Parts: sequence; C-alpha cells; structure tokens
Amino acid sequence: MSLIRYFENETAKLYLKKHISGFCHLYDGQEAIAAGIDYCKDKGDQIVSTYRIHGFILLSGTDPRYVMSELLGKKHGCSKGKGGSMHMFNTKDNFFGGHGIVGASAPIGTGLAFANKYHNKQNVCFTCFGDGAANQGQVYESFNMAQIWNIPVVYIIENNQYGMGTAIERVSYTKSLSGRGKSFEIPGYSVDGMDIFDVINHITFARKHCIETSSPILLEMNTYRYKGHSMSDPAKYRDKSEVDSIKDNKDPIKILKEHMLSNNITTEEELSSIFSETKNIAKEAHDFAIKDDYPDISTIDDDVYL
Ligand SMILES: Cc1ncc(C[n+]2csc(CCOP(=O)(O)OP(=O)(O)O)c2C)c(N)n1
Ligand SMILES: [Mg+2]
Repeated sequence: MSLIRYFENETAKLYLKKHISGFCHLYDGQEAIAAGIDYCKDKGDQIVSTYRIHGFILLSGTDPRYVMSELLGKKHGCSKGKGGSMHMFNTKDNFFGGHGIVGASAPIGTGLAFANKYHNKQNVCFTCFGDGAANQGQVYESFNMAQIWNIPVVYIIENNQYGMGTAIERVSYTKSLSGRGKSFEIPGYSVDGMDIFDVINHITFARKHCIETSSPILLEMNTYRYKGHSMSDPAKYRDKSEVDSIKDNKDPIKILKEHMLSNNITTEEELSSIFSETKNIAKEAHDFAIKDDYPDISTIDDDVYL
C-alpha cells in the first residue's frame, strides 16, 4: 500500500510538471483494495480493472520504473509508451488491464472466468469496476451470463463515492451497491474498503464461494479517492473538509499502521524502513522515467491494428 501511495505522489508531481499528459487517474485512498486482492489471489487467478489501475499494475510485479515510463509515454514503458495511464497490462502474471471504457471490465472479466471454467481451472477472475460503471448496461448483461453459465467470477465494485464529477447520490437510485446482483440472485456483500482486514476476509470468502459453487459473487468495496477524478479535475464538487476527514479517520495505511503498532506486530523502526524503501522505489521510478527516451518514430505503427 505504501508503494502505491508514494508512487502516486511521484505521478502527481510529474503530471504537474507536464512530464505526463493526457488522462491520468490516481489510486491513492483506494490502496487496500488492490493490496487485498493481491494478497488473496491464487496462482492463475486473473485481475481486470478500469482505467484507475496504477495500484494493480504495480502489484502485478511490473517494474515500477516501467510503469512510470509508460505514464510518460517513454520507450521502456510497459505498453511501449503507447498505452499511458489507462492501458497497462501484465498478462504473463494475469493482470488483464487497463480499460478506458466505463464498465468494459465486467464482460472481459466474465469472459476470463468463463475460460477458467472451460479449461477446468480452479481459478477465479477478480473483476473490478467503479460505482459509476455499476449503472452501465453491460454490467447487467455480464451478471446474467455469469449466473446462467455458472461462471466463477468475483465482481468488485470500487465504490469511491464519485463518478467523474458526480456524487453517487446524484446518479444512483440505491446508494449501497452490494445488492446490484439481486435480480440475478448473485450474493452481494458490503465491505469496508479502507480496512485491509475486512477486504482480505471478504475476498477470501468470495474466492472460496466462487470455486466451490462455480458461480458469481459481488463485493462492494466502500472506499474513497483522495485526488480528483483525473489529474485535470479540480474536484470542486466536494469540500476539502470531507477529504481531510477521510484522510484523518479512515486512511487505509494509517489504520493498518495503528493496528500493527498497538498489537505489537511491528515497531516504528520497522515501519519507517518499509516507508523509506517504498519511497525510494517510487523516486527511482520517477528518475528513470525522466531519463528514458521516447520510442523511436519508426515503431509508431508497431502493435497497432491497421
Ligand atoms: C462508456 C463510457 N462512458 C463515459 C466515459 C467517460 N467517463 C470516464 S470515467 C467516468 C466515471 C466513472 O466513474 P466510476 O465508475 O465511479 O469510476 P472511478 O473513476 O470513480 O474509479 C466517465 C463517465 C467513458 N470512459 N466510457
Ligand atoms: Mg467512482
């Protein structure tokens, strides 16, 4: 979680200095979800998500330097500098991106989970999308298919309370999204997405349920994004006091830190060494990406369907 946090700090700096252009959606605040899934996933389980993927691509095992280079459109970027913030993949390690179309991860994840079933693999696909995406039609087409074809897919709604610039109350008839699978009899649970233990407990349970019943399940992770929707969003639709209050009282890193210290699981020294190690990794990624070259012009139509 601290790697993601520091990496996003460096990303924000690089964006503000205009080293990064185009869309850039940060994940700080939501770290416990990517970290919890990463902790619980079994070998062969897949993950697919939206465009808010920096946390997932980092935890997939991709070198943070190559993630940062991708954000800058540089040569060593994990999508060769052509995908940017929204389109990063590590299919070798079962991270399937990285999709700019709101709701698109739902059918893709359902398809990946179908492939697991077809090949008799005891694996699930963790299929993430946002609260805004939860109002998209393709999500419900996916729910129907998943139930009728008994597909072991864990749907994860990252409910960070906002779409692009709209609070969930303004666009969603139901504020709680855990019941969104009800018409398809998909069981749904509401999770404190800021508490890594609640995330881990529910993911563990959901994974087991999927495998044992060969059927879908839905988890609503209640979370919060600290920055604007993307780096170009001044976030005027919410008060700074709201953000500050969540940072003070619900921050996932702070919660874990306090738990570990008060239960003597770790020491201040051990934690500060983890924090300085992850901070350095993020800084190295920053420096590497700045020094990296842009892709050669001759590669402009490589990997592009023409
Ligand atoms: C089909 C489609 N419609 C609209 C957009 C523009 N758009 C990009 S992000 C976004 C909001 C999505 O919010 P949410 O699902 O809550 O995800 P979050 O950004 O909060 O992670 C919208 C409307 C898009 N990319 N795709
Ligand atoms: Mg949202």
